[in-house]
Amino acid sequence: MGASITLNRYLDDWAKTSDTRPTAEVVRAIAGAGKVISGLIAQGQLAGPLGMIVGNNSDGDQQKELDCLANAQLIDTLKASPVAFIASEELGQPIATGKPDAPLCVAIDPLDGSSNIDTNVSVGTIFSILPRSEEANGSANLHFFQPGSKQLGAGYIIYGPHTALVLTLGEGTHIFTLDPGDGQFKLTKANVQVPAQTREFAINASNYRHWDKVIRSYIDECLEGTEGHRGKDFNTRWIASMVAECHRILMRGGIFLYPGDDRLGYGKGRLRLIYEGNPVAFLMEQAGGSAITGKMRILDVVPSDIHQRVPLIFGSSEEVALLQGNHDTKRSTGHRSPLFSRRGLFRT
Ligand code: AFP
Repeated sequence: MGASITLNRYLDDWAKTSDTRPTAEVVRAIAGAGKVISGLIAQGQLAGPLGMIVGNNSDGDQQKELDCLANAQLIDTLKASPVAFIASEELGQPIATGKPDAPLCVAIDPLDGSSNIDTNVSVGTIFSILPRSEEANGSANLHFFQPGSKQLGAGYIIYGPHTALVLTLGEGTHIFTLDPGDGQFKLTKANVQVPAQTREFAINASNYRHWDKVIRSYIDECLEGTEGHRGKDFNTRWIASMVAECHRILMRGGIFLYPGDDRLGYGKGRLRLIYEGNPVAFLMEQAGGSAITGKMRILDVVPSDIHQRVPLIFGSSEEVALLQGNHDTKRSTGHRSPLFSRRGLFRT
């Protein structure tokens, strides 16, 4: 492949004005932290028990050793950046960096998919860059209670067979691959475009009996394949690492669903709006895809809690639009696909 431009060169070319340079600086800082985290993950068990449970975060989710190491690495580097407040999945409340007048606020999921660490499955760091909110009046939380449409930048670093940083600054979604040879992130795919149609869906089917009728009917019709209403066969994937699902969808299309369900605590699904749903939605829309709650566009949701969950459906625009339409009309077929209708497999 011809010489790819580096992330640093891309950011130099993009940040031509004083109001864009802070965002570029934050992206550089996160990329630097990502290289350190990538190096740790690449060592596997040689780096120690990275998947060991060391506690619980404020929301009761189990914290692994690597969750904490990644969080510390990112917090340190962001404190040295033009950032006033940092929100993290691993911290109960946002923290002040000691620079109250800095122009940016950053929300992070330091390590999404951490339950997969010991199984050598791709995991990732997710980030969302917001302008400070002039209405916040010093309240850290209020800076983060802006809709995702206000984001200045967003992305993730996926730690997989190779490490890649996927970034949007509002001018398309681009992929930068980490070159182990010189430690530089290099542009390997500019202006990613998600195919508008797909035959591949990602959902945790073990929750079937907990979904609402619209979701169940949508999945039933996918499973009925050519014999059913859709008239085409579907494939399914579920990696249980959203960053990995997102990357697959950016590369070849698909639809990801983590809807709300009737389990205790899962009424709004599992994924968090501010540091998971919003950055992924920004990336998807910049790549021609879509992201909805089922009822509305993710980027229009106004947060009211740092760790609030959101039903999350994203991917190929025509497939997401079809599901949005089903929600709008509360379309449900009322019948069960053969796979789910047999007693004992899933409650009918
Ligand atoms: P962990 O970070 O606890 O592994 O959770 C990962 C995740 O938030 C997201 O990346 C997956 O898509 C989703 O959870 C998987 O959830 P289920 O385990 O309920 O399928």
